Amino acid sequence: MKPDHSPRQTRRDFLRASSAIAFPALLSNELLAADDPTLIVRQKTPVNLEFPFASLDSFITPNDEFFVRTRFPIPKLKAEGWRLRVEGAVKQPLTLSLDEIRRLSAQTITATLECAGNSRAFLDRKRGVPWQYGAVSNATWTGVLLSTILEKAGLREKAVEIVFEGADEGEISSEPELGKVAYARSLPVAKAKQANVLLAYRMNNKELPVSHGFPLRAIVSGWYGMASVKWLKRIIVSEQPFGGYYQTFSYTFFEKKGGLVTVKPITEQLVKSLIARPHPGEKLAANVNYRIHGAAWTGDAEIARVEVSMDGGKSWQAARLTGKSARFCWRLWELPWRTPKKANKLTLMCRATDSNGQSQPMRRDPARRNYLVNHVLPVEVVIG
Ligand SMILES: Nc1nc2c(c(=O)[nH]1)N[C@H]1C(S)=C(S)[C@@H](COP(=O)(O)O)O[C@H]1N2
Ligand SMILES: [Mo]
Repeated sequence: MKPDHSPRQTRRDFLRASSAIAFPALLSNELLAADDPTLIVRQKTPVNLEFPFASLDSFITPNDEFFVRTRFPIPKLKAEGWRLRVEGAVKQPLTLSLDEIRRLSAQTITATLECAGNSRAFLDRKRGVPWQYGAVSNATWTGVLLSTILEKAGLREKAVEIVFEGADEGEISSEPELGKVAYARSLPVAKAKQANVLLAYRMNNKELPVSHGFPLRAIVSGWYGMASVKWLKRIIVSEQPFGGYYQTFSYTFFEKKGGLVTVKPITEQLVKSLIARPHPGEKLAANVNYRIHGAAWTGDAEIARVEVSMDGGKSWQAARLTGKSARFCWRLWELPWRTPKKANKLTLMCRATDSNGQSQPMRRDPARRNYLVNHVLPVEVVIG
């Protein structure tokens, strides 16, 4: 087994280096496509790029393979002249330069971000960016804890939520009369104070890339990606729950309770696992050794087990959890397997359970709209 944080595989380096030259005959085209680490374009404008999940081979996703999710044109901010404003229900409003933020005590956390719409391409309902497997990635983030900034500003007693506002803005296509709207999301004060909410200026030990929020972004560990606001411009401490478009309209689901239906903002990540290889439609040789592998993640808990089914969900086998185990991070897993002797079609599935006893559902709950896709997904493969 390859240890975590090892240098990129030779094969991957080779793929990169050789992209301009003819591929040697020993590599089949299909294998090349599956291992290709280039981001998959799901939408050009605004840009939405998917991590090629079939190429998963390391705990940390390199910066240029980390999925990119945007709604508006990417703001090109210059470190010089950029300021973070902290205002609202605070004792001392702040205006901080990047240098001032970098001088505060730095923290590094590793966290998996998953877009709340990941895997929605497999739903009947076709709406939103058609993400398949790879609107999920894992990186190490360095910055200052949000709690450090909030302590500096001093929260007033009535503060209930912290709103992050991004520098990106644009029209919402269904509401053209509204004019420009900035991307903004909020956190309750209790989550904002936790040591897993960071304002990051570095990603995997490099300067935060423009597409991932340069110069400063939030990282809200354990929550779906929409909470981790990029290109931060303003932090507003609010005495009311925030009613923003991306808080109470987009990124919401329905909850049915006591005969009523209410709209709820999406927050914590739900337990999920995906198979990297074989990928859907992959052709496998009969009667050979094959390593089924993938990743599993959840919110504020640990992955307890991953099971794999080769018969469409009738029976399940435990997979081996490999590599690093860290809170708020995906866990890699694998299952060595002997492919069947006879040519056949097979339906593989994987299912994760976390340390809170939460497991992936077999069926889709339509109240989740086109978000929170964590039900067990079938992967059909062809043998022989
Ligand atoms: N300012 C801003 N922040 C944003 C978004 C955005 O469109 N604008 N998209 C959010 C969503 S929906 C996700 S899933 C994550 C993705 O982060 P990434 O592009 O670094 O992968 O960013 C979040 N932060
Ligand atoms: Mo997202």
